[in-house]
Amino acid sequence: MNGRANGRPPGARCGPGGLVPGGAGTIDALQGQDAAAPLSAAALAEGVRAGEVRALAKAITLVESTRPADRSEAIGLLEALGAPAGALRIGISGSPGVGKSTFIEAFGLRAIEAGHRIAVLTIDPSSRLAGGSILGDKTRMAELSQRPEAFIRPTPAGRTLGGVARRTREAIVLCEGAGFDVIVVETVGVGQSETAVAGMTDLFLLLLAPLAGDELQGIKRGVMELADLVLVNKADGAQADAAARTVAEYRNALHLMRPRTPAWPPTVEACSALTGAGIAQAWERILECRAALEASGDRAARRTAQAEEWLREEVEAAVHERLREDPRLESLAARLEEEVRAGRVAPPAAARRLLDAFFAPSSGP
Ligand SMILES: Nc1nc2c(ncn2[C@@H]2O[C@H](COP(=O)(O)OP(=O)(O)OP(=O)(O)O)[C@@H](O)[C@H]2O)c(=O)[nH]1
Ligand SMILES: [Mg+2]
Repeated sequence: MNGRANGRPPGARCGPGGLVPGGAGTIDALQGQDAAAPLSAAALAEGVRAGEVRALAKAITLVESTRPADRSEAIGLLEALGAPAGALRIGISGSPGVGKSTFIEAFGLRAIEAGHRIAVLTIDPSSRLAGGSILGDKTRMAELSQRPEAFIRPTPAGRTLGGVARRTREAIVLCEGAGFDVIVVETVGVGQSETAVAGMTDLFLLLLAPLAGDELQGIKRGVMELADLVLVNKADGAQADAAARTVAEYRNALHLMRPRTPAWPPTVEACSALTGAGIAQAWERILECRAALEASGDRAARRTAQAEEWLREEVEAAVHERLREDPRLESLAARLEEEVRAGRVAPPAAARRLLDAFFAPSSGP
């Protein structure tokens, strides 16, 4: 179940021009990369396909770059890699400190034991730079990060959540191209990041902590409705009983909710990422869930819907980018904004004028 050998020739559409990964020298430095070494997109695609971690790291840095020239190279690279290999994509979310990193360490080692290669992409919406969290996660996933079958990479959060989702989707495709057949996308449970992550994975796992009292945690209903699997972590020591109670309560609560799909009513179980109890079972449950979603057609339907959404978001983001890049449009936008603020032009009329200028065939002075 290793998708490494895609057997596709290097993409003909990649430009031969030198390519310098943009922007994220800190990550390269942390991972011992030579950030300055230029590499053609075709060579990069070749390296990714061969499963070379350095090439993969550079490729992800390239897709994360905001430089317009890098964007063209990134698109060439993604095209060269072709259709994704069909890895199992798992979204994992949970409140800060619930044990996501510890869980992924235990879970990832279990997946490797079962013969898989696992890539972990972590999104931290609270930080714009990856520098802080990568060190934290490398120590928390100490054993996993040493394994050649594992690849761990933080996705620096962009200015907008859309930006995060956009680059993470591409990173997923790159990891699949490099032969990782289990991809975990981790996000801390704040804001809309869970929705974004559920929108780019095959199944969504929610990690909860044992309840102190008998009151359900402040998990938003919308987030519960996204979950295919719920795991109550830290079911060990003094918290074991509370974890068992929490499992029972969430089973009841989920019973009253509409499942994401009738093919797989969400499961609720306890585990301890620290002792390893319940981790093998969680892995089995994930495989069962995937099998059920495949048999029902839900997995294919989710991927189709995700591809459509991805296309829509790309077009919208690209339009915004071009508006910002074109000095003529930028100054027109600034003037129109002023008019709108002053109440002299209605927003829809201003938007129309800007778009008319955007789509005008010739760009005058
Ligand atoms: N008792 C117990 N402690 C755990 C368990 N899992 C994680 N912890 C502890 O909980 C703390 C937070 O764990 P992390 O894995 O860093 O949690 P996280 O959800 O990744 O945290 P953020 O990335 O900061 O949101 C650490 O001190 C862990 O050792 C568990 O199963 N049992
Ligand atoms: Mg963490």
